[in-house]
Amino acid sequence: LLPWPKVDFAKFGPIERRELSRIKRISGANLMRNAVMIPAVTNHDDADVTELEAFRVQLNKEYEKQGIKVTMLAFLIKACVAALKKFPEFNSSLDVEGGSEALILKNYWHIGFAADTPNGLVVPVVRDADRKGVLQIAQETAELAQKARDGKLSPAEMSGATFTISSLGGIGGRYFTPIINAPEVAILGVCKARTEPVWNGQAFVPRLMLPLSLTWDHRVIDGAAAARFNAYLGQLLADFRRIVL
Ligand code: CAO
Repeated sequence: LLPWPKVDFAKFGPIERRELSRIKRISGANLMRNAVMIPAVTNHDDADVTELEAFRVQLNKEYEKQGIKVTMLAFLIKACVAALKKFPEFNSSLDVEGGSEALILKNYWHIGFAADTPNGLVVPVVRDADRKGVLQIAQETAELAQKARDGKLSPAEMSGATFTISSLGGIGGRYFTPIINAPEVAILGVCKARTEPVWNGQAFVPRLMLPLSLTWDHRVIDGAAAARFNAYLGQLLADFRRIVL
């Protein structure tokens, strides 16, 4: 590789030097390794969340007095757990000690979620998300996100994830390509849902569509499996009753 370009920027205009935060220095090194070492591919898809969003709004009215905010992220965590159970290789890691020739499949479902903080990106983890309901997950993610912003997450609260969700849905954008959080083998990026005309076979109807971007490690997962994972996730989000099947 060529050496990194050395430029005296001050020659071209006024500059300011700002040290990177501790979090940025640590996460930067991890992101660099993961971006360079993982043969990653991203599949983009859309899920029809029209009914789910209406249900979420209704739940929020019901639980307002108890101070619980039911979030899209909580539903996504629950739906991802169901998809991970159906496609277990997405909930695995490569056994590098053993020469990368075996997969370690995990029979627990700890879901990390990217949280934006003033000092940089951190990934708190909801443990045993398979054993928790959407309301509990919503409360836990809210508490963990607050702790993240206050810089009070313990190392234990940021470790052990088997799969990660990175949601930019509250901010905007259409699709992006998230970087896998090694040693996990897949990550789901979510952007802002918007109402679009969707053909129902007879007419275009307005539907709320949620953009999904699934990045996966091609050493472990094939494109067909990734497309099936996204399609299944889309089915669950379109009709959440399917989660009990
Ligand atoms: N589509 C449309 N609207 C959405 C949405 C989606 N997918 N997800 C959330 N929203 C809306 C919510 O309805 C809510 O609106 P109201 O305030 O009107 O109720 C608003 O956005 C905020 O949503 P929320 O309270 O549910 O929070 P969130 O799930 O968007 O965010 C968290 C929680 C922790 C994920 C967020 O604070 C965060 O840190 N996001 C950034 C993650 C990140 O940086 N990822 C990139 C990593 S790679 O660098």
